[in-house]
Amino acid sequence: MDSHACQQGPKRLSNFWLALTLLIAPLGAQAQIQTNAKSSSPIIVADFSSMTNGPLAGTQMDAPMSTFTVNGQRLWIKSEWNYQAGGIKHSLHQGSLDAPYASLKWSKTSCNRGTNNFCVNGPGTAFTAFNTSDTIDVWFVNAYQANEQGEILAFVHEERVGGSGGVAGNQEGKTRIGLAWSSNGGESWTYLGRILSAHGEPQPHNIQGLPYVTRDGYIYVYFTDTSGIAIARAPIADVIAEARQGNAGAQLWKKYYAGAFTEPGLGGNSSRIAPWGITHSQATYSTHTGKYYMALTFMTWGGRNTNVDLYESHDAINWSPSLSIADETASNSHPVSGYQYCSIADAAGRTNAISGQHIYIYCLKDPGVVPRNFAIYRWKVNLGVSKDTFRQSTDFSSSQGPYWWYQKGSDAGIFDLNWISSYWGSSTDWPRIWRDSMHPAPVEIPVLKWVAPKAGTVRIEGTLRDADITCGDGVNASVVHNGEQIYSTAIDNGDTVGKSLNIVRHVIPGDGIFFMVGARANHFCDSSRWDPSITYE
Ligand SMILES: [Ca+2]
Ligand SMILES: [Ca+2]
Repeated sequence: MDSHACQQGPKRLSNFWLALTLLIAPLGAQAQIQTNAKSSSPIIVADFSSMTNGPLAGTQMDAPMSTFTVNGQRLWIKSEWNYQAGGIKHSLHQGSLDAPYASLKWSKTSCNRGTNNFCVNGPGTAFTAFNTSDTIDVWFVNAYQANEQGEILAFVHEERVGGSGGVAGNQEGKTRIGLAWSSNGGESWTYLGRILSAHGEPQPHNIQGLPYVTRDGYIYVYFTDTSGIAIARAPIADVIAEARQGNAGAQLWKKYYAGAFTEPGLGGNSSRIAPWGITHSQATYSTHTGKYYMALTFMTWGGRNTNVDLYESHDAINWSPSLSIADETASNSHPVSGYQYCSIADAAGRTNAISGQHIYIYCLKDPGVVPRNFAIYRWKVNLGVSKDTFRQSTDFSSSQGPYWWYQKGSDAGIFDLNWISSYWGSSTDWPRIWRDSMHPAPVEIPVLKWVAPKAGTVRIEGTLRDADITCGDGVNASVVHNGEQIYSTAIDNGDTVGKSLNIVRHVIPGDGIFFMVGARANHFCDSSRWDPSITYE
């Protein structure tokens, strides 16, 4: 966003927040509330330090996380690119839905190396048995648990040649989807073989993958074929029976083509389906809505926006847009960054791509950026009718109230901003409040106010980030509930990962929650992404 050449000295912010806090008084509001499905604002559930701790130093998550449970413990299998030493590592963590990186159980390379750098059997690696002779590397991309006692079927993305194996100068090469099997709760894995490849096996082609859902005894998977995003399916019970025998059962998998599942999974033809985006993601079926949901992403390649889009389907075949989870301009991000590797989990803890009314969507924010700073963002999505989720960007309006108020504050008091074509601003030009961001002035700061329509317990979420990343000295931010400061933070210039707010408060009708961004020493280049949400629990 714009910088502004105004000459004002630094503000004594600590006193300023206090003074402003005391000025804030709640307003009453009683009006209609929203009835659409909604997403919360994102929070960070794994930060850079936790994701690169210990043996994960020098790595970056390189595929969606996959979660399953064994004897009541929630586990997460992940694949990381070792950008310091080269190659792919894998890690198994135990952790809750709120903290997937809580406890590292192991971190291992894929396999031992034979002729031409191809994988051969372990021991000491993630895959202790390999059934193919020409695989360079694999990535865990999804998991289906056969039971709670530790029989896990994993879908793996496979690349036969490529820089992924530490071999310079190659693209993705021939990529396929394979299966892996663990009978000991994910401690070790047997690579069973391939089940899917693109039509005609072109090279290079990235098959990506692999969201799955279950329907009528089949497991449906989605991947990127030469035609676009395509579907294949196989009977679950037969797949598990083959896996227990050490077989991939490739013959069980049929691609959807011209209205029927008739084409072979390996190299067969396919019909593209409507959604568009990166299929390094996951999907789920909601028992609450009776619909299937799939997340797809895009990065800031070529200067386009970075997106996380949720699609929905009644039959797991025909899909349509459901909800925009994130849509952010490239100028707010570093080049070749944004969102990728999205996982979906039921907020109540169910596994195997089955969900209720609420799901969590986890995505890696800012892969591929040097200097590296990334984190896992998580959104909570209410798939059903929601009267209880408020989010600044979704609710943004050219009218003041009744829930969101767009104001400015200083020692002189708090006043409404004016609507100026596409944002809220002031006769003194700054401060401003846009749909998903704010910009302070040296003295006046933007005050985004939410007024509670009813009593209840609310969760306040959001992540403050720099939106003008090439200049400035960063910003401070504060959240106040009525007269009490409940959160404060600061971010440096260029921090596109930011700091998260995740606070639970009790409110009564008319309570005010105030979100404010201050300039630090100066307000140059201080446009800041902040899109807080408030959800009744
Ligand atoms: Ca900045
Ligand atoms: Ca500043």
